[in-house]
Amino acid sequence: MRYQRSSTLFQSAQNVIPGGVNSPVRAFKAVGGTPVFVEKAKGAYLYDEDGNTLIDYISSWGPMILGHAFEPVIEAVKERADKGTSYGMPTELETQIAELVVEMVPNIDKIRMVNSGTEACMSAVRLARGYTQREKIIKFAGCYHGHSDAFLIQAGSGAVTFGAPNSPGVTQGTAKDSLLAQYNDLESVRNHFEQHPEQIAAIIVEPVAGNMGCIPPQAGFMEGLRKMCDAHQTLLIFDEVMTGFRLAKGGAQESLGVTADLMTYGKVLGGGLPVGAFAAREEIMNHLAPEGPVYQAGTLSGNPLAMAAGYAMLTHLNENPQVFSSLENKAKVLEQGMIALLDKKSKPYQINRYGSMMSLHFTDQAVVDFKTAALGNNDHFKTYFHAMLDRGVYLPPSAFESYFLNDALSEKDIDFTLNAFQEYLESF
Ligand code: KE4
Repeated sequence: MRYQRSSTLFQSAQNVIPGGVNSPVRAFKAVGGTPVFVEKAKGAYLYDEDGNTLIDYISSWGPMILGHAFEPVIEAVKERADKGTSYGMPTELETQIAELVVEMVPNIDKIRMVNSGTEACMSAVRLARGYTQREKIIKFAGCYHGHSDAFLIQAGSGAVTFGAPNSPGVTQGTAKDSLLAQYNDLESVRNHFEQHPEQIAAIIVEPVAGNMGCIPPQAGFMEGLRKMCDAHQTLLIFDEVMTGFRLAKGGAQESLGVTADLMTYGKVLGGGLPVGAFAAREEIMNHLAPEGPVYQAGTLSGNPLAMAAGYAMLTHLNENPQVFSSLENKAKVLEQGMIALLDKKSKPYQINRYGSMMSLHFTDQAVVDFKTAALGNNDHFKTYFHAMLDRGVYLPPSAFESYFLNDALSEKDIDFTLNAFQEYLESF
């Protein structure tokens, strides 16, 4: 059996880890079957515990933009580890990576490192509330900003995958300050400003949504949010945990040409080690402890191993911006190839793509928000997922996730993927 050892390992894991996984989306609940346990990974390939080689299209949900075990990152971590793994004291390396981010993202004066995207988004919202002295935030149905209480209101990603977009444990007191709007729908945002004048501290948004599948912003959507924030002295928070340092050196801000007030990062920033961050112009960031009154802290924030990995990855991206056009080209070949094959079948489908983020939805309606993303045929998705997995292609195990291409993917890998896709379609 292709997954005998994964199956055995999964049994053991479930005895001591809730659901056998340390993050729900890994459990294959949305697609059925046994989660694949990985032994190691290199470049575009995952090597599972049963000796299967899989072409990886999740890239650790984003971080592995240059492929797995990218040599400069591995070397940097190995070298740094010999100097110790954590001090709880400042290091020059933290300043170096902060200076590099400031160089790569024009509207950042200062950045605070944390340990996950959740922590980055949670802290950014607290800072926005402290800075504006307002309490309410606007988020979008289907967007996911991590598992902090304020965000688990119609959240995307694993929350919606498991039918718990509003998680138990989130109090009414918290929920009342999180106002829900619809992605790509400026009117739904305008209504909140009318009903809550001068009460909205921030809008937090995924500038390219990746937690309902991939949903690019329609023309004028981000620009409209920018205008509304300016008109109401509300801060615009771009959650760039997925898009940061993936869509361009300057992330979605550069790619879309829209400037936010506060940005959150993670994933690529840490080179695969646990890192999140939030950043803004000095006037906002100086409200943060120990400079200002808004408290935020972390034992392992700026951890030297994580900083070494992130610094090596960002340095490579900064010095080799052709990576971004290479990823665009590879994703375009995959998208066009899939469309050509799908158009020969009578099945309804949508393919959404923005740069190296993309997703396939089995529906005849354009997927532009949470409602339309939820119309996808999940039975078809499950069959598609396993058909590709059985042919050696690892896709996100949920229709509410995005693919993340990595630049280690070769033309041969993409041809292999398209052949597997063709075989799947012929099996209908
Ligand atoms: P983390 O706390 O998982 O590092 O980051 C939370 C987060 C914040 N913002 C955005 C836009 C995100 O996509 C995420 C996390 N992404 C998911 C993938 N959809 C992580 C995968 C998982 O939950 O295991």
